[in-house]
Amino acid sequence: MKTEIIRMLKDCDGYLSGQELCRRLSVSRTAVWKVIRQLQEEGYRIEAVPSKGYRLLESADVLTKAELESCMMGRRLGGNVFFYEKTDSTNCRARELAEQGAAEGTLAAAECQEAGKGRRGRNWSSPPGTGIWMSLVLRPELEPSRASMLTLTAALAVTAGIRKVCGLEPQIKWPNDIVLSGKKVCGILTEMSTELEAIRYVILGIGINVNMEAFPEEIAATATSLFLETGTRWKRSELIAAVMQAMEGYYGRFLQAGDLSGLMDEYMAQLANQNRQVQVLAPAGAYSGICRGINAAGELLVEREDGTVEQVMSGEVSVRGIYGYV
Ligand code: BTX
Repeated sequence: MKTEIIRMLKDCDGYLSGQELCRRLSVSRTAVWKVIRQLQEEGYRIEAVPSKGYRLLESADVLTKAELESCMMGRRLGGNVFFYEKTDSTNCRARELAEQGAAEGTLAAAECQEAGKGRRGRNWSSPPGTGIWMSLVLRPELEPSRASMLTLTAALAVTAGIRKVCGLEPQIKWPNDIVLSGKKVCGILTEMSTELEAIRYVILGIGINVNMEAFPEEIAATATSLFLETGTRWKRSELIAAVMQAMEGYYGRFLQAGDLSGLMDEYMAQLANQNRQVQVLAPAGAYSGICRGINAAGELLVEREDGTVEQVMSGEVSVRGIYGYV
């Protein structure tokens, strides 16, 4: 009922009478009033005028299961939400859900992660009240070797969501970071479970820095937030819905092609370091070259001084621009 009330208030321009709410939901006025009180306590600014009814003055940056559901009702990806006030990592929660049979598109999101994970055992700073920490369960019918391409697909969805909601033009630092002003605003961690030669499920973990005013010292030089870039506080639920909507489109196109051939051009148009010098830190040694985009498998193409083009696979290397983090 909470989800429906949020949705009705959002859809209504003026006042929504208590009577109308009761009629549509087939519940008593007291039941409606109780939910309105709860919503006000959660941070929604709802005006209640005796002869007119209820009006949502502005929807604050509230992140709850009901708020997320009200934004994503009917979506294939993100339509089924599990929300945690505090958890170790949403990737762990999503993995648990997937093991229990959760359908494709199930989303685990948290207000705060106490052990947010980056790649290769690194940490992801995930304080409460400021960021998007979420993990999507996918069940693509693909060979496991193709799963890493989903990271690039998700990067496109995140840039599209940020563009739509905030009007910014983020860039992608191959393969899994989204950057603004040369600093990291989002990271993506893809994990999977396989059986024989098939994917059982993929967990797509997405962390977006939304309303942080500052960062811990160790990442302050390389991290940014949408608030720091714009001076505006953004509604995380709207951004999550925009990313899920974009992901539906990109994921569909990716599955249809079986690779990134249909998405490469769009990806490369946003690629930080395109046609610039980069350093590849591979286990066998570091080398530098010019970044020449990606191929349909999502590998980074790096042209070495002698003209040969290396196809760099994600997972085993780090790529740096020569001027710092990006
Ligand atoms: P990564 O290994 O590319 O980046 C991790 C590195 O980024 C850290 O070592 C640190 O230097 C820096 N860093 C840590 N926290 C932040 C932050 N909030 N903003 C900017 N830089 C930071 C990137 O890994 C993948 C991150 C995925 C995070 C999501 S959140 C939801 C899901 N659950 C989970 O545990 N992880 C994913």
